[in-house]
Amino acid sequence: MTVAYIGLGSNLGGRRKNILSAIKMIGAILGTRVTKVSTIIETVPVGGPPQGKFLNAVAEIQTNLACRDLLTGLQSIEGRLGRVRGVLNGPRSIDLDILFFNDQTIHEKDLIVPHPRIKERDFVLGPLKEIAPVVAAKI
Ligand code: PH2
Ligand code: MG
Ligand code: MG
Repeated sequence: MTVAYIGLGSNLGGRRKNILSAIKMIGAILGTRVTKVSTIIETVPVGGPPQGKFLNAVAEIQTNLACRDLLTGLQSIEGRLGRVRGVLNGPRSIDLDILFFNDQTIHEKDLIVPHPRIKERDFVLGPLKEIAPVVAAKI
């Protein structure tokens, strides 16, 4: 069993609904349980083109999936919530990022864990500190 942390972000459509639906859908992935959810905060966009404010949150989950299978599950949830891949760091209905997967380090083209940009992103660090201060201190 793995404890993992997922970063959630939305700045398109019903932002709060998108985040809450994603959390429900993550809990419905076979072999995965949501154990903690941070406060949902509004944040100014970092990088990318001019775009609307985000809602961000972090969830703690327990899963029996391999990290790659979790990524596939999260990408399928993103698709079901209307995510369309466009401009880099551009507006999105939902973004689901694996921040930590136990203490594993993974360096693959499309899967880098721990997430490489946590340190410079207060919209991730803040909610992570709230639910897992010990994990956030590892950054
Ligand atoms: N996600 C990004 C880029 N910039 N800014 C905020 N405030 N929140 C995000 O979730 C976010 C961002 C790329 O994933
Ligand atoms: Mg992201
Ligand atoms: Mg992403």
